[in-house]
Amino acid sequence: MTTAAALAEFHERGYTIVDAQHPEVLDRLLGEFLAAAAELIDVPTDQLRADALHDHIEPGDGAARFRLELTQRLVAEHNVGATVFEAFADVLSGLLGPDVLSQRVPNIVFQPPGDPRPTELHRDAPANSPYEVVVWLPLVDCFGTKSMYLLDRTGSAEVMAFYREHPDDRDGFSERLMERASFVEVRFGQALLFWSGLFHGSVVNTESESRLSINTRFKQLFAPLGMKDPFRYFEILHTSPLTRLGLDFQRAETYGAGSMPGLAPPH
Ligand SMILES: O=C(O)CCC(=O)C(=O)O
Ligand SMILES: [Fe+2]
Repeated sequence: MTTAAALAEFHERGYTIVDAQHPEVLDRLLGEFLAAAAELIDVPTDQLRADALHDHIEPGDGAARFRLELTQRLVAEHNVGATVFEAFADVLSGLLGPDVLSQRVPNIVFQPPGDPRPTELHRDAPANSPYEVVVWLPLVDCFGTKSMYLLDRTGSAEVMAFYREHPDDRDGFSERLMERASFVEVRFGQALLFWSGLFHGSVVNTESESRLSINTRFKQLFAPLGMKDPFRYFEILHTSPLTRLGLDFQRAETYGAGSMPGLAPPH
């Protein structure tokens, strides 16, 4: 799919599944994940497969602990957000323009078969800004219950309208939800890019393989915020030359000329 087609599909459905523009970046990322996981569970890296992690980790508390420790380690050692952006740079730049905020601490999801804690149905916005794109990046091939379900733009709007009109009809809501939801098939090497206004969630993984996936968010620097503290939740990833001049100017006006950093190198 061309970048233009992916952008058009994103607008129409609220999501698109795209191949990485730079698959080698994802191979590197998977290598970093496996190296960190191998150290955590004390198994040689070459004996570790991401979709067989359940051979070494108990579902439930064990899986939750592993997820947290893996997140801490990766965030300390790597800029996962920057790497994810790089792998899908053209389509993400098309959605966001040159001034991009990146979620500081990406979420890592580990769902071994039978894990009792899938992700409940939710939308990321309005807690997050409706101007955010979520990159849902599996490090294994995802299909069926090993994956995630989501409702497209129309489906999400329909179930929301039903809920507003019948706030107490849980069965009616679930029925409509199940009619509209589809499990996405996303292979390693691809990502699901979705708009923060879509409903999504997961169920107990009844496949025989583990899911290891990342989800992280990008937002245009000047787009309206959600309820998350922007400075704790995001960091600046890219800025245009014009934005850098504007930011330098504002900093100098606010804090005095001494703080003028001069010509920052382009990045
Ligand atoms: O991966 C999942 O099961 C849930 C992910 C999610 O909620 C998100 O990416 O916003
Ligand atoms: Fe979510």
